[in-house]
Amino acid sequence: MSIIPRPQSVQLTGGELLLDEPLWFSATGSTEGQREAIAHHSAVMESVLESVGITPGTGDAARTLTFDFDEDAGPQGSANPERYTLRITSESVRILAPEIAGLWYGVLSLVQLVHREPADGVASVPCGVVIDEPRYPWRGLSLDVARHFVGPADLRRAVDLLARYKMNRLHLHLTDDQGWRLESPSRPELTALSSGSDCSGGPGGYLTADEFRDLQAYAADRFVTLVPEIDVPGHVNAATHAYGELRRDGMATEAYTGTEVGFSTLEIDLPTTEPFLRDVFGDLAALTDGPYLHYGGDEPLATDRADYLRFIELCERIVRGSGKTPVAWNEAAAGAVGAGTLLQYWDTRRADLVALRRAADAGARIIMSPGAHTYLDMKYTADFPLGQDWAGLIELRDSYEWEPATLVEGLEPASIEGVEAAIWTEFIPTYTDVETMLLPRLTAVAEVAWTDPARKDFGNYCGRVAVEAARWWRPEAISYYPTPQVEWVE
Ligand code: TNX
Repeated sequence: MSIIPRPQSVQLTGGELLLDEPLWFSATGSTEGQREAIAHHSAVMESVLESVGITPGTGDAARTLTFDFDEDAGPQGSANPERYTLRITSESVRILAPEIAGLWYGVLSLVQLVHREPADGVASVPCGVVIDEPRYPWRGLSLDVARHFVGPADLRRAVDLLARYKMNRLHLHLTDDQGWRLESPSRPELTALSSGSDCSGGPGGYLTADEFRDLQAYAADRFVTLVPEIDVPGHVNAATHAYGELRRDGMATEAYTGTEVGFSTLEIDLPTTEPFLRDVFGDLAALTDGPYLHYGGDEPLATDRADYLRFIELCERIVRGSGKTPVAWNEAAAGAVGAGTLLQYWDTRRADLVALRRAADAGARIIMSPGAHTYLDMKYTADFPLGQDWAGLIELRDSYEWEPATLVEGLEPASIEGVEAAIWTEFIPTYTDVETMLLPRLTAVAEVAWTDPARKDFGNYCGRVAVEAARWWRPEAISYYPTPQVEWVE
């Protein structure tokens, strides 16, 4: 059975379920909440099933598809809220899970099992049992829409891609020196003045508040939570271009279309600074349904050290005050981050590991985004036309073979919340290029985040990637890099 990420247990029982007619669909919930969850999510689940030729009908039919809420689903004794069991016989499919998310993951596994005979085109699914649960609750992708903007249609494609590999966080890097990409209703100048260009001298763009809300709902229907980031106190030229009052000299900065980092900063002592942060994070909190707001905090090269620490304290206060859980890049560990703040480890060369461990011991949760393995803007090969290479070249094997729990020596494995890939777009101008950089490596990171390390095996994984890649051609072609590490099938 070829499923990515690899499930905890897969057992083939022989035979197959033919998909030559609709399955009689039923889903039951014993509580009000379960019935609401089914009512809300079944349309998306059915459309995902239909996209591979599984038609759930309601009438009398020889074969059935059943969703059941069941505490006993998943690995024996597990309390993982995302666990599920998928049972396929020649007459029926049953998906069992304690919560709606597990039913969704069962559907996704089923979808990947559909096999289409090239000769007669009749689809089928092998009979068997999948018992599964994720290793980590946080399985994400960070996408930089500030350096090069991509619009709602491409962002929905990104959500679909994440969801397919059971990933559940889309972190949007919405602001940087080159542009402010989300309407902030109380500060309309930000997008009016600072969204009209990008790193290639292109037209830029931004998401309106309504577009953000629509994307958020689309993502939530697919069990993906948006994690929006406004990056401060560095990476703020788009803000200082819109508001000269954020600068000591009162002069708005020029729009920036280059690829340097670390030259811009907010000023903690200016009376305009805290109101600005309150407005933009207040607006962001009001727009965001999910529990997380990311305040950046990376590469504060132009910020005085003592001021930087005051910024961390202020951002923590503002984000928590808005009712959200703060997320920040690993540099913020030097400051007074509270218990429960999520710190995103990325800078494998220069990170202050003492500060990171101390923060984790004090209750911070760690998201592993090590540059050398998960920065999918790194080139595959030295002469690859897209991306950059400061964290090294990342071939497929490099994004697969690493272990989150032992990567940072002395970091308590229990403090790790999960894994997140990142793609920065300075040298990745279009969404097609983004896909080329994501695939196949994103599927490797998804397997690191989901699969028990004892079940990981690069050769086995490559075989599944080859099967999966055949589906990247339809219904709409998805771009990928045909790495020589995989034996692709025709
Ligand atoms: C470092 S990763 C950055 C980004 C760049 C990226 C390019 C991080 C938190 N900051 O500003 O886009 O490198 O790979």
